[in-house]
Amino acid sequence: MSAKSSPHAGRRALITGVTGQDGSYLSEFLIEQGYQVFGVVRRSSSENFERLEGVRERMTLLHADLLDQSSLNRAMAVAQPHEVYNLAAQSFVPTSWSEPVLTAQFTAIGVTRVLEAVRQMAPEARFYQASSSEMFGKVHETPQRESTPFHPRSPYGVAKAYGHYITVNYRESYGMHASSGILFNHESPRRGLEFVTRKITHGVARIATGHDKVLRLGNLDAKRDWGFAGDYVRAMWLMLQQDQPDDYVVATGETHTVEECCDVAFRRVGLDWRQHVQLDPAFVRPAEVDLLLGDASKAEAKLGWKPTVSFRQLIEMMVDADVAALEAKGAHKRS
Ligand code: NAP
Ligand code: F7E
Repeated sequence: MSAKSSPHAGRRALITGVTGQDGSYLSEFLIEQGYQVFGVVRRSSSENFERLEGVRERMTLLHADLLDQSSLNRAMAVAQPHEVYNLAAQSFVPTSWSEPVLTAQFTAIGVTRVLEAVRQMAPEARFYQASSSEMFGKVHETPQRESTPFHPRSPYGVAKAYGHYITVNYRESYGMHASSGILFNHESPRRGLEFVTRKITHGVARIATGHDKVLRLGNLDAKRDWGFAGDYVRAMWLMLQQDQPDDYVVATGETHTVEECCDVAFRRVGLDWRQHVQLDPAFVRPAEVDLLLGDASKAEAKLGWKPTVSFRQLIEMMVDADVAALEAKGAHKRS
């Protein structure tokens, strides 16, 4: 279907955090659906639009910062969106210990600023908040579902719990169509290099192409429910197509250790992870989230959402992309 003949043609969506992993997949998805997409970017001394390659020319970028209320109000007034996706955050858990106040400003209070901008400038807009399985932290039950109590283990998890509850509160206080997706870890070849899956797949590619010999990691026993980011942005959109706003867990229902991730990734290039991985206490966290495993049965029943990419397919896709990128770089250098 061409974007023009789509039932969503003429609808406007505003995305904060558009330069991030999820922002790039969501903009591609919404543009394909026929939406006019407005991406919020913050000022930076050099552009970082790599993930938007291919869609950059088909969307409108607006400058605003989650730390600055007036800039958000202006962006909302210009875009007049039907749907707002709040994906911007300081999203790296270890940084939340070294920069706890900044993390709270972006990841917690920033949500209130975006909600206020919506309430004041585009009150009919539907709102999506990027909540996180990190809110479950030291888990009270397994698998984790919408009703599982929160017990966050990092300043990031605490900030996300605030963002989650302020979203619920604006729904209840002002009748806003505000939904919260409690998303478990989701990855892709566009994942930031510091997150463990990408650190592993990029490290494997560097070792396989002779750039490195060793990969230093922290806790190999941590278990995560890892899915593919391309699947997860579809769930965000589905939440905003429902008559009623609500909260949904989005997960695969499978959990794997960091060690298993190493095993799959190194095997993909014919290597044994034991020969290359070294444990480094610098990557061990002050408080760990040992086990995450999500129950997405509500999302499946109400949204008709299901993941399409398995853990093995995901990690192999990421290794292949990292190897191909390094080989292309090498070929470019030689030519
Ligand atoms: P990401 O790649 O780290 O992207 C974060 C985005 O937020 C970037 O575009 C960043 O812009 C922007 N940002 C940060 N601070 C900002 C500020 N003060 N003002 C405006 N923009 C700001 O994150 P992601 O993996 O795509 O995740 C998207 C959202 O989902 C985040 O809120 C994250 O916490 C949440 N989440 C992620 C996962 C996951 O597994 N990926 C799971 C659950 C929830 P710059 O490019 O300028 O830095
Ligand atoms: O760590 C362990 C680490 O940094 C996963 C964010 O998107 O998902 C993400 O948060 C696990 C942890 O993601 C290294 O201790 C071992 O147990 O990839 P990660 P995260 O902390 O789970 C949630 C849902 C979000 O919302 C967040 O925004 O891997 N681990 N060794 C390591 N982790 C890293 N980063 N680096 C290591 O060397």
